Amino acid sequence: MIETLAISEASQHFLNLEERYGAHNYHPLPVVLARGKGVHVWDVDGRRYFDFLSGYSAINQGHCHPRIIAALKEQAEQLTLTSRAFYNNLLGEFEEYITKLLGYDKVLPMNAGVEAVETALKLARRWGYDKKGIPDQKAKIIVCSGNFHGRTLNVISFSSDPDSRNGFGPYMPGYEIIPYNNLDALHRAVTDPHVAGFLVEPIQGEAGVMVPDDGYLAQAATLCKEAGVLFIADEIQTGLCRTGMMLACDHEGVRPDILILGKALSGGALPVSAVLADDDIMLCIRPGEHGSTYGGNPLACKVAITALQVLQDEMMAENAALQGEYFRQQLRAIDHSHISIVRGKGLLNAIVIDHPHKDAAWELCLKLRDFGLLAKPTHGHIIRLAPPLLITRAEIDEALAIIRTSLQHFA
Ligand code: IF1
Repeated sequence: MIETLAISEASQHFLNLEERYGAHNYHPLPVVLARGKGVHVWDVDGRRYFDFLSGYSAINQGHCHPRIIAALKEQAEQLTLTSRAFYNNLLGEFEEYITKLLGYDKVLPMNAGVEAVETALKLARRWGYDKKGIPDQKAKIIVCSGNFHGRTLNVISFSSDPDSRNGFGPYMPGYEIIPYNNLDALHRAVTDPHVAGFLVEPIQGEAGVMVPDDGYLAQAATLCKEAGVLFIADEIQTGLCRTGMMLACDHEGVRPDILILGKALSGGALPVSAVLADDDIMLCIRPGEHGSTYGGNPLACKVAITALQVLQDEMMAENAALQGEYFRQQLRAIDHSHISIVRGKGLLNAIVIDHPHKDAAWELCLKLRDFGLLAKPTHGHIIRLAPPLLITRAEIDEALAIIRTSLQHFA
């Protein structure tokens, strides 16, 4: 066991409140945050940390980015929500901005990422019936083992993760799980004429930053095109500059038929998600057939336009590529017996801990916390390292020094 700092009285107060009054659906690292700015967060005792989780990649632009917060504050005093029963002066502007930026005919705005995933699945099924001629109730969607697309009952119906899925049945039919990064399996699956779509993460985040072979996405997209199956990319975590290009699909020149975004679409200010597609798909859903109370609200639209502008103006994709390459190179140069793999793309990276002690990765994260860097294990032994995309080389070096020091305490 590694010795770690005791929890302060001020922090313990907040841990107790959450223990007593909050659902126990998470097991957070014991640190209580009170402020964030850029790549840093501060706890209730004023201790500063590098944030290497970035709100699960929702905070690509950095905590409380001044332009995003200014847009939020300004719009919050004008008009926050109209519902879609009426038009407003920001939704159309957002729709024009994001569709021209990403090259699609139309966008359907939602809030949480999983709502956008559900929307994409409804669109694919409806397209399957209306355009591909799949018999009613027979549409199938192909997904990959190791997937994470959210926590609704429909989405966990096709999860291969027992923690996400077990104990919540009965499950939604119409899904087939194939191995990730396996083109033969995909080729076999899409020959079924009832298949409407293939839903895939360009890099599997929750599975532990699983990067597929070069060419996988491009060849998968070709197989889908040849089979008349929609290629649906969940870029909620990999999109918006995280992997070193605007979209992870851009690395292989793949243009998804349906593109799903979330998280950093608001830079961490409020939940904003979106589905983009061309007219032949998007117009399959007609008025009254889908929606949400907050979807496309003016506050979200103002913030999302600003969040997208910041990513481009501050060249965050380029920085993610540059700093990420250096970061992986330096991590690989750390010769530590318990780090077995370093993998990732851009600033979405992970180290795989190989240690007999099942809580080793957790304990290493506690040590990282003590030395000023916040990260958290996924699936027990994998530590995702994903800082905000504005991180500088000097800050990467500071973070590497913390990682090296923490590892020295890690027998
Ligand atoms: C949790 C991590 C998990 C996502 C992808 C859709 C969604 C997510 C590729 C749903 C959400 C979050 C959810 C959060 C932990 C985090 C996460 F990989 F990012 F770390 F779980 F896999 N598609 N990911 O990553 O978006 O509805 O949450 O806005 O649920 O524990 P959401």
